[in-house]
Parts: sequence; structure tokens; C-alpha cells
Amino acid sequence: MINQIKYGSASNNKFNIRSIQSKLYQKRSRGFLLMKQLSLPSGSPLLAKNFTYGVATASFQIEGGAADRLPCIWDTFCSKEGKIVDNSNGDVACEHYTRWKDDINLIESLGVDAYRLSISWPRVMTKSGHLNPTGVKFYTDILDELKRRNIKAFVTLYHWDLPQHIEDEGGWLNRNTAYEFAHYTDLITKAFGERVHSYATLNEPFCSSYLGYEIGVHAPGIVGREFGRKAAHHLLLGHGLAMQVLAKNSPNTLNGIVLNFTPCYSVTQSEDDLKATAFADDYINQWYMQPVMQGKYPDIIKQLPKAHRPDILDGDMEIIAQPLDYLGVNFYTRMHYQASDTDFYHELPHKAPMTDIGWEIYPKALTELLVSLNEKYTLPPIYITENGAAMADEFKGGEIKDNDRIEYYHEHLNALHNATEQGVKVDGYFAWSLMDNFEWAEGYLKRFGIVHVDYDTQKRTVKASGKAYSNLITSR
Ligand code: GCO
Repeated sequence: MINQIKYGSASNNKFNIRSIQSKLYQKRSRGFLLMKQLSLPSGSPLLAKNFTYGVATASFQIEGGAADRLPCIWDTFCSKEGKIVDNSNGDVACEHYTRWKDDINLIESLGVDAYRLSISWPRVMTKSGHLNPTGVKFYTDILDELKRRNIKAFVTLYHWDLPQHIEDEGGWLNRNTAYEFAHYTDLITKAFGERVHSYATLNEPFCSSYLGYEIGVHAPGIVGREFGRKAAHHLLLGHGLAMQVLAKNSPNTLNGIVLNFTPCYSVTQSEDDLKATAFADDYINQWYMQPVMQGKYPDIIKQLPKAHRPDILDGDMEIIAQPLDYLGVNFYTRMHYQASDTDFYHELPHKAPMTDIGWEIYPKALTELLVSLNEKYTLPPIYITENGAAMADEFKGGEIKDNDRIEYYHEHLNALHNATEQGVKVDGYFAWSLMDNFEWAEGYLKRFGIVHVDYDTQKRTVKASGKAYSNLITSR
């Protein structure tokens, strides 16, 4: 999840944000010196044995092993001057490509029920559209190992690493990419057979389309509203087509999609601000949710100039609205909006308290989001497929006492509990992330892991948050 505001203001404000942040950190961690555990009200559905707890990663962010796969749009984007804050790339990352066995030991040691990973399309497919056996074996070995240890595999088919040769044909601006995605889904799900517990077609189509093709802060770095909206439609079409393939090839897995939500709050209760905020919510959140759940775009589509609207062919919306076995929700923060003289809405900077990446910590928005989605839509079971925090970890005496991250998890798990109290059916929760990794445009500077990675030695160290998460899970 990333918000455009970060790019509008972060570099100028970096010093400010950091200093406010560190004061806040001291204040918060003083108050929470004793908080080393995560707890939930007794009897909470989140404490039931069959509630699924997991950790999540994504291929490009952890694997490395770039020489053994085709280039993807993130390789190209990283190679362009000024796109990644620390000028890094995914060539090595966490070396998961060679260290995966140790990483599965680590996952098992945390006692989680499930592991959410993504498949690198350019690793498993050749340019001519066939499976690459070496790449496929990398994943089937991982999946077999997970199965042997009774860890459920939640597989995401697309977490942003589009093969570069497909981008060269227009990428998600080309309708044909949706069909290429369905073809890759067909071949890879057949190859995986019975090894998978759950599939997600896409991770966060908002980020792929808006950040990648509309404001250009993510790969492939294209700018223009018409491009963002067009890419979103082709991504959603690809989701629908892939769901049809999954229904045929893999009817016994839980099949769905992962969407990210950044709930929109109005700065004032004035009619204009409320209207602008509702527009922002439709544009950022419901633009992806409503087609998937109800087969239509939010009505605001009519307010966009014709040239900015996607080309919707007959039958597309029906394809997009396939039944889902579950909905994956990624949640990190909320945003504030007000009316604008020049645009549909104006997005405001994050408020304190913030994490190290500058995102407001506001757990109540998770409860309010889920309750409002449950009111608007007929929801399938929800899995929180990502939630977590970048914190300025300090490695001291061989330990990382990230009490601030523990606090973040504690508050969000309890916010999730509150949503279940209000009737939302939630079946699982995944911490983002298993380990520190390549945080997209932020490079390796922001650490989201519950396990620390020393990028010089690749040594993994479980943080206090990892221990607390593990205790919560294993003490059920
Ligand atoms: C996303 C992605 C993750 C990020 C995480 C923190 O939501 O952007 O799914 O890959 O690393 O969200 O930004």
C-alpha cells in the first residue's frame, strides 16, 4: 500500500516527519515498555483454533535470483535514475531464492497456520508462453515443503512483477494482457495441482494501476488518468478470467482477490468536503471493489471525461464479477480529504501518530472499513491478507525490541475483533511481513518485517514482534 501523498510531500518533509516521529516513538515506547504480548478479549473468534494466522511476502520483494528468470517491469523501473529512494533493486533482495528452506524453517518456528507468497510470472513462464520447468520447480519444492509441515499455502498469482516483454506490448494498457494472465494462471495452477490451499488472482490492483500507470511512482512509471483507468479495467478483467480458470482447474482451493483499502475521512462535515471525500473513496477504493462484487464501476465514472474512461466491452463486467470464496483485505492506514477548486478532491498529509513510512496509525479505521463494506456488499469471508508497520527498528545486543510494532499489531488485531463483534465474518489474518524486504519505491530503507534481515550477511533475527505474534498464535 502506498499513498500518492507520500510522493507529493515526503522528500520536502522528511526531516520534519522524522523528528516528530522520533519524539512520538519515545513517547509511545515509554508508555508501552511493558507491552511485550499481543492479547485479545477472551472468547474472541480470533482466538479460535480454526482462525488462520499467517505471514506474508511477495516474490520480487524477497527472492533475488534475478539471473534465473526473465526481466520484469520492476527490474526496468529500478534501473531508472531516481525511481527508488536508495537506488536499490531486486537482484539479491533477501536471497530467498537460495535460502528458501531456511526461511520455511523460520516460518514453521513461528507456529503460523499459513504462509502467503506470490509467484513470479517471469520466473515460471517463457517468452513464448510455456512453463519454465526450473521456475516451476522452485515453487513446487516450496509448496511441497509447506505441505509436509502442515502450513497452508496462500498463493498470489500477481504481486506486480509483470514480465517486461509483456509490458513492451503495452502491459496492462493492452487488453490482451488480461488473456495472457489467464493463460499463465491456467498453466501454473495445473502444474501446482493439489499443493495450494488458496489462490488470490491479483494483489492490490489499485497499486498496479494507479501508482504504476496513473501517477507513475511504481513500475512501469506511466502518468495519466486515462492510463490508470484503462490499466485498472484490464487488471480486473484479468482477475475475472483467472477466476474462471481457477473454478475449472482448482475448484477445491479458496479462490479470491486481494484489495487494499485506505478509508477516506472528511476533514470537516461540510457538504463540499463530504462530497469530495465520497468521490475519493469511490475513486481509490470502491473502483476495484464494486466491479468485483457487483459488476459495475461506481457512478463517478460518468463524471470523468469520456477520454479518461476505460474501454468496457460487452460482457466484461459479468466476467469481472465472478463469485469469490473469500476477499483478501490489505489495511495499513487511513487518509483525510477536502474539497478542491481544481480537482475532484484534495488529499491531505497524514496525521500523527505515524509509522516510520509516514502513515497514520488509526486502527479504528479497520473496524469502520469492514463494518461499512459489510453494509454495502454481500461479503464472502474476509481474510486480512496484509497488515503491519514499518518502524525504525534498533538492533541492540542482538535483539530488536520493537514494542511500537507490537503495539500496532495489538491495536489492529483488537480493531479486527471489534469488527467481528459487529457481524463481519473474518477467517484469517496475515502479518506483513514475514521479514524485512524490498519496499518498492522506498527500497530497503523501510522495514516491515517481524523478522529482521541484515542485508550484508542475510542473517535473519526474529524481532520481539515476531515472538509476540508467535505466542499469540501458539497459545490458542
Ligand atoms: C502493498 C504490497 C506490499 C507492501 C506493503 C507495505 O500493499 O504495497 O502488497 O508488497 O510491501 O503493503 O507497503
